[in-house]
Amino acid sequence: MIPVTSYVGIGSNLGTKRTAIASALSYLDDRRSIWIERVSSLYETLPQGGPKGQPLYLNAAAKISTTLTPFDLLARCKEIERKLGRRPAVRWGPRIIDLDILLYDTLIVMSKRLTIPHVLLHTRTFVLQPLAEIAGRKKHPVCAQSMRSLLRSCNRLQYH
Ligand code: PH2
Ligand code: MG
Ligand code: MG
Repeated sequence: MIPVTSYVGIGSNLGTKRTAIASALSYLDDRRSIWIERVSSLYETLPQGGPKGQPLYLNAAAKISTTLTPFDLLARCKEIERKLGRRPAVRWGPRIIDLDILLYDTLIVMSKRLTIPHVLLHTRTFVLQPLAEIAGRKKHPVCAQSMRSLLRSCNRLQYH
């Protein structure tokens, strides 16, 4: 398969967050089926949703090239989360590492297991901020607005 461009959102709010993000990136970059092309800055963000009193998050986004299908990429992300010690827990609760597929080429996927673009992408500043940094002009395949403009609307609407 010819490599396609995909964007992965990364978050951590437990343990040594910076190290977990660095390890996740190096696991992702296996150079057989996934190549990291670009990584955003790290953003310290307030937790959105989930139980009260969670630690702050570190969030980032990575641009990758991949020969994996969306479902194989999802499986790979889950495998890396597990390898770094993440175990199933409450929804939106604190986590060592979270890897979410944000975009996969211009593809739209709506299935039980996977939604691409990420279902909350356009409502979350902690996702849009790093994404706009590395893919500001990239258009959302469903609403056809750029990441930069989605971030502006998100800030205006104060979803966060
Ligand atoms: N992830 C969530 C829920 N809330 N808040 C921030 N700031 N950053 C996240 O990555 C995050 C969140 C579910 O994945
Ligand atoms: Mg997430
Ligand atoms: Mg996730």
